[in-house]
Amino acid sequence: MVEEGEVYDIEEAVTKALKNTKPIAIMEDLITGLRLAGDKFKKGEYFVVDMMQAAETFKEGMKIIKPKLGDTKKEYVGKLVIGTVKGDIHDIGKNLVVIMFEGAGFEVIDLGIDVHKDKFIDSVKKYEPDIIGLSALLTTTMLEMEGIIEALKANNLRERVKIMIGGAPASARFAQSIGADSYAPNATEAVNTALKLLGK
Ligand code: B1M
Repeated sequence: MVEEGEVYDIEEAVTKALKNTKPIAIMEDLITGLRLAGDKFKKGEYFVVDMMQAAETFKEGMKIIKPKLGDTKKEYVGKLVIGTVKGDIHDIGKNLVVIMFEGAGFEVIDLGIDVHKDKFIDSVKKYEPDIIGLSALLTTTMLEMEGIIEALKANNLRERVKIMIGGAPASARFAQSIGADSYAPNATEAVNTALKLLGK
């Protein structure tokens, strides 16, 4: 349904599915739908408007699932500042990361999309997070991540925070090459990695 962008029918379909399927499994299905839409875009079978429709359908589906995922809330474990880097407006994956961190007991400050490096710098001073999370979905915008790390160093803030990166074009190798502390391929792994980074 996400792949086809059936935004008007998704609420009913998800509500029905919740009767006998775990929310996390439905979420995985919605993610698969988005990936399939992306594949079609890559092959030239979909236009941007089709991807937008798929993204909208995903978001509508997640609105119903999100409260069900929140049932597992735990004790406070740390503070995360997260954002999608400058030039990039993809936020679906980042929002999933936020949901999982909140569910694991993190306080999350979400800076949103298209976040300039100065905003990340200011957020370290203002919120004193344990971790900064950087998300990017484009091969072009992932290069912003290095600039953010350099800016943290220039402001003598690098040692104050751990840096985690993610998003489809990123990798562990890329994380290492730019001096990030870690990379996670998905939202669940991101939480596990964060806990390890904090020694928990
Ligand atoms: Co965009 N787009 N898009 N798009 N889009 C991709 C990324 C693309 C791969 C599609 C394709 O060609 N197959 C391609 C990038 C190519 C490249 O750079 N190599 C692309 C393109 C080209 C573009 C535009 C340039 C298209 C255009 O205008 N010509 C444009 C760019 C806009 C911009 O950012 N400046 C654009 C626009 C859009 C929409 C607005 C239509 C929409 C975004 C809506 C939104 O996010 N609000 C959109 C969408 C939906 C996609 C695809 C189809 C789906 C992305 C997604 O949400 N995936 C995508 C194709 C694809 O990824 N296969 C595509 C599902 C999501 C759950 O996965 O985001 O990977 P993901 O997040 C995962 C992990 O990566 C990880 O955990 C998440 C959950 O498990 N993760 C982290 C993410 N952040 C993390 C941070 C962490 C840790 C883990 O720590 C901090």
